[in-house]
Amino acid sequence: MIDLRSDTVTKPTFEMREAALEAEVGDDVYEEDPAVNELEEYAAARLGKEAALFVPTGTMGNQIAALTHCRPGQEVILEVDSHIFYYEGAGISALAGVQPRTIHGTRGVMDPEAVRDAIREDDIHLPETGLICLENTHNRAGGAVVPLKNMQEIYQIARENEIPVHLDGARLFNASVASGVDVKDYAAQADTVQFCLSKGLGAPVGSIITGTASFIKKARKWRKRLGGGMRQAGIIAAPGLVALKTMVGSLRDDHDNAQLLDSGLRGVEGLSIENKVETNIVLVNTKEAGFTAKEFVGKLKEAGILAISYGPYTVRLTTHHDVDREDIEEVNYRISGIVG
Ligand code: TLP
Repeated sequence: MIDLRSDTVTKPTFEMREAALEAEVGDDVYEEDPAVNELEEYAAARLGKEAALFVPTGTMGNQIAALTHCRPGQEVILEVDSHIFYYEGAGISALAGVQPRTIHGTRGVMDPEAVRDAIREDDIHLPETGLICLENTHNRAGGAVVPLKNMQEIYQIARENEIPVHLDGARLFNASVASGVDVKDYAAQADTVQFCLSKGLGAPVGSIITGTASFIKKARKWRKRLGGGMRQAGIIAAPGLVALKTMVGSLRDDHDNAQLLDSGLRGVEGLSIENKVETNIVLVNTKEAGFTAKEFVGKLKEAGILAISYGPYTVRLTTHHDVDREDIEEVNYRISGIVG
């Protein structure tokens, strides 16, 4: 099976497994796990923030950010196809007690003026705007890179209105590798950033939240309340540190492989590519080929390829460290067989 369902499916490298074996550990609830502390310090410095917190998943990282920034009854501005709105089980409403205010972006990019217009006035009838969320790269927009300038403009508006900004940077390193913009420059356009170690960077588990030291102190308490205070977590933090230190460069290969998929599949009659492929995600439209997305995913499975359905006629293929150029050539070949 060639598994292109997600970049979450990567298995830890040998070096990561070795790091887990050799990790010096302690009880992280007492902040005494040397491997976790090292990862948090390194991650904060890498993003140019004061402090960081290691959390089990990107979802928990985003939820902790909403819980820490907001009070119940507030409103959160975010893009209609953002992961936080679309894929987190309405967590921000169920847990943080906030109401989402969605904005339709273009390829995941929100118009700064639409954000400005969505910020609530001071009026007894209205909720307060408690947070603005950004996502880079934007998953459902096909791994689209949100331009730094757009983030700067939104952050400026947020500051004028004293509203914090949280960046869901699950794939921020993909954005950085594709655009050449340093992750620190992206991170400077948000008060807090969540990024995943367990996607393209290949770690088995884990995400990081970064922000000011006082924010991370409060976030640490939310993590504990949610049951995310882990004990000898160095066992999973150590592979995360290896991922962060050694795997960023290989994202370039994932992007090149996505380009190869893009050009291969464009040659298959009946299929079209919905997104401008900038990073590691390819969205294939199956309508003209006479398949629904679910049917096509079934056909792919029969041909030994795993993918996921992303809409009635949209199938997502994601490249990652555990597939190479030959695998992608094989995928292009097998797909031409399905449709042709
Ligand atoms: N995304 C997963 C699925 O949930 C769709 C994937 O396979 O792409 N933010 C963004 C932008 C994400 O894409 C994801 C995961 C998360 C947050 C959540 O991360 P985890 O899976 O660690 O909770």
